[in-house]
Amino acid sequence: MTLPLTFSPEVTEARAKGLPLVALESTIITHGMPYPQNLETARQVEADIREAGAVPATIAIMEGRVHIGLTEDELEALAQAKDVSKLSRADLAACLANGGVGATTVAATMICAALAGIKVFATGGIGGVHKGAEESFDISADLRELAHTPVSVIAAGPKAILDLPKTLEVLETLGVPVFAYGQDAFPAFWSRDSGLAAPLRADSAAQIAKAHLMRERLGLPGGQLVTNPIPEDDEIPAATLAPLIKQAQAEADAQGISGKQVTPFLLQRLFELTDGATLTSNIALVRNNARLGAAVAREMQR
Ligand code: PSU
Ligand code: MN
Repeated sequence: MTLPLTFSPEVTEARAKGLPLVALESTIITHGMPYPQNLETARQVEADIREAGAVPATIAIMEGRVHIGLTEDELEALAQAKDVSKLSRADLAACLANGGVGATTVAATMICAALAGIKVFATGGIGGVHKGAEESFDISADLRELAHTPVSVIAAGPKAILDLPKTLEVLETLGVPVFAYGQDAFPAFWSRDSGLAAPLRADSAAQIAKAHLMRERLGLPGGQLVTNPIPEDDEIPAATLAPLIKQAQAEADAQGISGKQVTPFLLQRLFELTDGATLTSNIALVRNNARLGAAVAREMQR
């Protein structure tokens, strides 16, 4: 039984040469950012990874195949496509079986990266426990995936639209190592400090890679969450965002937004409410994570 994987020419060459690879997700392109910034960012993030000495592998589902690495044309088509499914663990296989087009979330990207033998994945922010989860039960499948699938995910923290203390609690329950990079505080996506302490701290890419490989040696399933604080110049203070997040969440509740639509709705509303400031920050933090991802991927190979 062969896996339905299609490697881009760049990734094929990287695999042949044994070069370090960094996986990238596609939901951030189709559901996380508006066009054309989504396309520009996707290209820029790939360039950042190359510049840092690794090879990017953007992952998406097309024509019933998992594409590991997208060509320039494929990236452009995806960035402009409408009605792309947002895929997680639950619906990945069905989309592949039906030959549909799908964007991979953190959870689905981890699954596909692991199938392709890629150990490092850089993104913006992971999903987590939503505010009001005690009523809605809305907890992202990203958390369970981190407990399951052996990929180190470099993110700027869970998106600040989430309930961060509950997100940390669930990650602890699931046995997921959560590192803050270069600081003690747990970062909160658009801001460097959530006011919570991170369970673990890493000060170098080598430390992150070694911890990942040690889990592998111990036979512990699952990956690691590495939270990399947004660069200072690009940060939006949590206090500035808090009332706007509250407003966006109230609108989502009033409009009955639920399930997969919640995260894209909140991100889009914050983009509008901040006159685009959240998008500028989002782009900066993804690029920052891509650079760290490349460094970790290089260390994994030492
Ligand atoms: N990071 C971003 N923007 C995004 C996402 C991550 O900067 O849009 C996406 C990821 O694909 C993540 C998803 O897996 O949001 C979480 O969705 P949900 O809360 O429905 O699980
Ligand atoms: Mn959800």
